[in-house]
Amino acid sequence: MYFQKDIETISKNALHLLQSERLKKTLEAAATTPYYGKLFQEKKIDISKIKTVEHLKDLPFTTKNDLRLSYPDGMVAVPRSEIVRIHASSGTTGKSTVIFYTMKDIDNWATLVARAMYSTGARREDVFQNMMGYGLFTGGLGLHYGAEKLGCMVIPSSTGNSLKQLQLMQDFQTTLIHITPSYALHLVEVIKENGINPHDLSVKKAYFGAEPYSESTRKKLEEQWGLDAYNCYGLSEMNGPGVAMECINKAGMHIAEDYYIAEIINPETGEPLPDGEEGELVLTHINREAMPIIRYRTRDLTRIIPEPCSCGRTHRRIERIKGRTDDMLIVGGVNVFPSQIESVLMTIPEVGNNYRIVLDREEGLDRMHIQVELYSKLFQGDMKALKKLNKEIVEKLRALITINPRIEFMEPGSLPPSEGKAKRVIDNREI
Ligand code: DLL
Repeated sequence: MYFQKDIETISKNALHLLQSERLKKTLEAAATTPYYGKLFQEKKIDISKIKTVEHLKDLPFTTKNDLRLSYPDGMVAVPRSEIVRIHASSGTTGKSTVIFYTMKDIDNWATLVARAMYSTGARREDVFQNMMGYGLFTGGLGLHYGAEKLGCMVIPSSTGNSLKQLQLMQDFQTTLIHITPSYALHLVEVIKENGINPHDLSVKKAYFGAEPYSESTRKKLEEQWGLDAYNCYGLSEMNGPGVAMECINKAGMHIAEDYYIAEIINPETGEPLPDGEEGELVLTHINREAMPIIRYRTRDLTRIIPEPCSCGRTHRRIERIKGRTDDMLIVGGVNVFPSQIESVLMTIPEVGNNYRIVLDREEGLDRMHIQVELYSKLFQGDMKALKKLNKEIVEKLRALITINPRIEFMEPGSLPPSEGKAKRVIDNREI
């Protein structure tokens, strides 16, 4: 049984007290790190004055860029010998955002995942096939440890290799899967193509996360697979999956409020917004040893659902993520910023000034296609030179963003000129 009744049904006052206590400890730990130590000094922040959750708004935000600037370990609060694992945000290389964990952090994370899985009805009898990437990405190992803690039999099958995934599902009678919604759309087609009715499989539940998707995609996937799907949210900076997860009611995701303080802010002004109003989610991790992160701007748009949930858990819920306040794209589960693509294109002398990133979904799989204007001299060049150039661009992009885009060369002036803010991304994927 993984129901932590005392914590999960905690009263508002007791939670406030717990969060305030943990916030104080977190700030003390943060002050010992090079990044926050310097920041608090420069901004003349006296952390002894931050006594309760309400004072949090007096502290500055932390952004992904701050994490990059403090690479590799400017935000680490424990000696290196205490660190047992790192993860990193997907899709970026070099100065990406790296997250550190102590043994206790890993154990706490597993507990919060086990508890969230239990709230969806998962039990130790379940066979859990984890089709999220294992590695630096948090999706695989994050739920893996939680599922083991709950006592499930875990199949760490990771992503891809669809026929093998199907075979594992059949041979081991998988009951529960963890998968990105886009891969689930593809895999269900592969299953049907192999003459199998997905409803005849033993899979009864799924956790979908790591990328945005709509309620209608959930319904469609539930019907096609014949299962109940639960939304699972998280981000590497805050451990990974499990920050917020739907319970059996499938009506918004309970934030693990003993681990995180959630705020919703106006993304333009940074001002906190009341429960119920839509804005950007800001999270403070208040139960982590290795890497305290304060007021992290997730860039994810959502709102807090003020009404209590009939499951009895008192931790507040957030609605499905509506979008982002920045231009980060999630392509096949990999986070990509258009600026990363631009940085590659602009190092290639033959490439002109205009380009466009087009995203489509074919047979459930995300495809990226980049239209690139070339300088006129080269456009008349021979096919061999163009092919070589195409290969060079694809290889450079793959090295940086781990995605294999298709490149289409265009005549100079053929892409619509930008009027004001350039529209560089055409997203045709229906989510
Ligand atoms: O995607 C962690 C994760 C793994 C969550 C598996 C759920 C399941 P990152 O690679 O750091 O971490 O990407 C985090 O992905 O800020 C959101 O924009 C997006 N995202 C994650 N879960 C959801 C979701 C993992 N359920 C970024 N709905 C976040 C919408 C999501 N977007």
